[in-house]
Amino acid sequence: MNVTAAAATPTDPLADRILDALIHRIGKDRDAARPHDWLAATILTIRDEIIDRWMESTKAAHAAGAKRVYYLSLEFLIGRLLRDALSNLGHNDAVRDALATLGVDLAEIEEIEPDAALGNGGLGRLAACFMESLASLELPAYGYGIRYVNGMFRQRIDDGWQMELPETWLAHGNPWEFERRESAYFVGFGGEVVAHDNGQVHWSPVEAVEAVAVDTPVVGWRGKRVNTLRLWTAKAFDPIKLDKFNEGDFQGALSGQMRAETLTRVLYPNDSTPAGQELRLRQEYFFSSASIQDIVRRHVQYFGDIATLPDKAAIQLNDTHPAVSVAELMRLLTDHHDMAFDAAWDLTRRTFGYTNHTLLPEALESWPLPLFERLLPRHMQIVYAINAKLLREARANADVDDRAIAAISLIEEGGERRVRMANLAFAGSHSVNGVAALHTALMKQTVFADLHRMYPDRINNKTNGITPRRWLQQCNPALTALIREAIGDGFCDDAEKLPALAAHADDAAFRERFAAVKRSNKVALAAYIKDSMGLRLDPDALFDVQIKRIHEYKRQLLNIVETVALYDQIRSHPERDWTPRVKLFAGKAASSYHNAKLIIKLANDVARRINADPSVGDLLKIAFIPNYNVSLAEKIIPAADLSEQISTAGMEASGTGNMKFALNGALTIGTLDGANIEIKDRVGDDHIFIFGMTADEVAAKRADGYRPRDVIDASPELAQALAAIASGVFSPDDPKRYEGLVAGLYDHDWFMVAADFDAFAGAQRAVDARWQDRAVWTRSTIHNVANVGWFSSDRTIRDYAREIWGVM
Ligand code: 26V
Repeated sequence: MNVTAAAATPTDPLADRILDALIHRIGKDRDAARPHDWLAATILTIRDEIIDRWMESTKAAHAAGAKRVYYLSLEFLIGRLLRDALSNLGHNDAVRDALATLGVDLAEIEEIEPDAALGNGGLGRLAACFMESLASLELPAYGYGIRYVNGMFRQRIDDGWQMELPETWLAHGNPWEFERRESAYFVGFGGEVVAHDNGQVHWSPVEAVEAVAVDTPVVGWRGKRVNTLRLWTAKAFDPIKLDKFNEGDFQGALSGQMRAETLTRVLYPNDSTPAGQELRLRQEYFFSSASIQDIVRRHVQYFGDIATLPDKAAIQLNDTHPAVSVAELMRLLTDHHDMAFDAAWDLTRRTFGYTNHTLLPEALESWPLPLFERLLPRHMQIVYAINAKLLREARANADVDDRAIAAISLIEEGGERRVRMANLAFAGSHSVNGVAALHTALMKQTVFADLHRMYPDRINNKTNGITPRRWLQQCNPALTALIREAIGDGFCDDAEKLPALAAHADDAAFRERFAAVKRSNKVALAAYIKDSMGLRLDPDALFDVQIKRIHEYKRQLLNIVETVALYDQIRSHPERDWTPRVKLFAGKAASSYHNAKLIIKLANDVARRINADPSVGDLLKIAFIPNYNVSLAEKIIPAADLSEQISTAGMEASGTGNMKFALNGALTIGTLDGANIEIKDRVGDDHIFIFGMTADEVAAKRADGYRPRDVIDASPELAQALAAIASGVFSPDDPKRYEGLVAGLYDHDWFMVAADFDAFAGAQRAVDARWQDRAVWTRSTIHNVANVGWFSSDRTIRDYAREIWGVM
């Protein structure tokens, strides 16, 4: 960007303000300013208006004595904030024009804003969408989490292998955040508990850190309300030990500070292997304690009486990561507010709600009892007391046998004893919800079956949603403009007005324009891929996209194996009328997840070989796009024709990428899993490609003794593709590289890649056929956009607000 070449002296008052911010708040003049300085100056300028609305929002909630929603989450995957803020305030055009008078391109500075990547995947992004919807619906709410110095790692692909690099989103400072030194809390660990004769209990921790609040404003649609995302940072009480310093022990002098800061240094990549680490439990307790103390302090300050907490505060636990909050609130109520145990328990249960996000047994958090007890001795006592009460209640029920008691208990017995965080969250909440209809049904049948029998009214469903502001209006302005032209702009305030679009699906001229928007988004994505990877793509090919965390249950491997089979077919039958396809992959693998990293390498190896093969030419191209994050998703999704949602049925709790693609006019190829089922119900069977086993069929097959070898032997296409991969066709430098991966499919194939292969390949050929008639295809894409407004996170939040939080 050539900033100095800017000609005219600005006359635009907004431009004057940006320039003033640049000079007086960044300390640079126009000639010296670098793109980052312009970004900061722009943010600081529009931030002023946000702050005014923020204060108004806080005052209004206070004056109304409103009940507040508290969303506790170890992850918030918010991505960039500038475009979001400008768009929600309606200042996009004004700021673009103002910057232009200064010779600065808004799009260019938006592009250098770092992503706040404080999350792993779906769970973290859901928290971010919820925060935006809460503000848009004008509900007073706080998000509570951790201000990680290093968020999700940056992924580099070196010779096809994933490399993890530290992510440094705070390197240039963060103009969106405000440190609140006055909102700081003592968080203790370890030590001992003394019970006094008068019944009072005193916990003396051996170690303590200070939790300091750092606030980020969350701007709702049309700027109606601004809520707070409060992230905690850990500081040592005594940042430097002067005695040590004076003795010349500089490291020792700073060790307390280092130890404290370690607590909020990095995000755990917690979605591949259960984090057994002590640091993770410390993080969970640290942010839970600070948040609960803050909530209780605010309540007492505003309302005086702690007994009214459930009337004025609804606390939602985003998975079990903040579940220790249940014990923390109990501790504050009993030890600090002198409340009797039973009264405290009643109040606690009326305050908390818990959302479950996965059924995978290995993903359910539990902590070794000795670790829990050493770190949190008082909480251990409270957990025992809750458990005694819970099991007494269970025993009172005639048909609860020993097996059921063992399943309900907060303590897992047999082998190493562990504290079960999901049971604690369940017991401590009045509401326990799943995130899609199938997932909720499976919760009742599997992990929570016994707790569900005991509390049959507690489990409920809240199907996930996505914010249409970020996932349509901001990421796809061209489509937004076209929809506005067709049906007016009511859908911008209420995504459930989108069905009016369906009336235009049979209008050929409209379809042409719809297809043209998609094509221009594909041209833009192709340009990005050309620039970043040097690969040229044909924007007229079908863009077939699978972007998400790399996990075996999400079955990127199924997609890659089918790609290899297709490659074989194209080479064997060059005379057929093949549909030109671009297969796009992106996603990160947890650094310790061997198979996931090998799957990334396989995608890259397959891409290298096929992309270089002149016999397929533009009929098949493959790209693994590095460093998947929110901002990359915003580029890819508007350009997708086909959305791959192919998890083993019963394993993907909901998915939310599936909703984003459909809203941007991609057709889904997917299994009957998670929210795919509800998407199918809404868009209609004719406008989606469903294949494969159902969750019940998967369970039955596993129970019957599944024999993948027989399935592979019966499918020549699959057998050939696997043979090619295993024999090193795609890895001549290391022919045995994929032997183990393929052997795993023959041997157990837990995720049923083989069992679903033929059905998947068949569905892909149906996709090809549909693509041949572009009018029919585009008609289907319009029906998708028109019918997925229900998956707006505004609808989801309304459901939570009415049915769980009691705030609407
Ligand atoms: C965690 C673990 C930990 C150990 C081993 C395997 C494993 C697999 C997955 C996870 C993720 C758990 C939490 C999570 O991110 N769930 C996602 O939540 C989204 C929002 O509700 C939902 O759309 C996704 O389907 C769900 O996977």
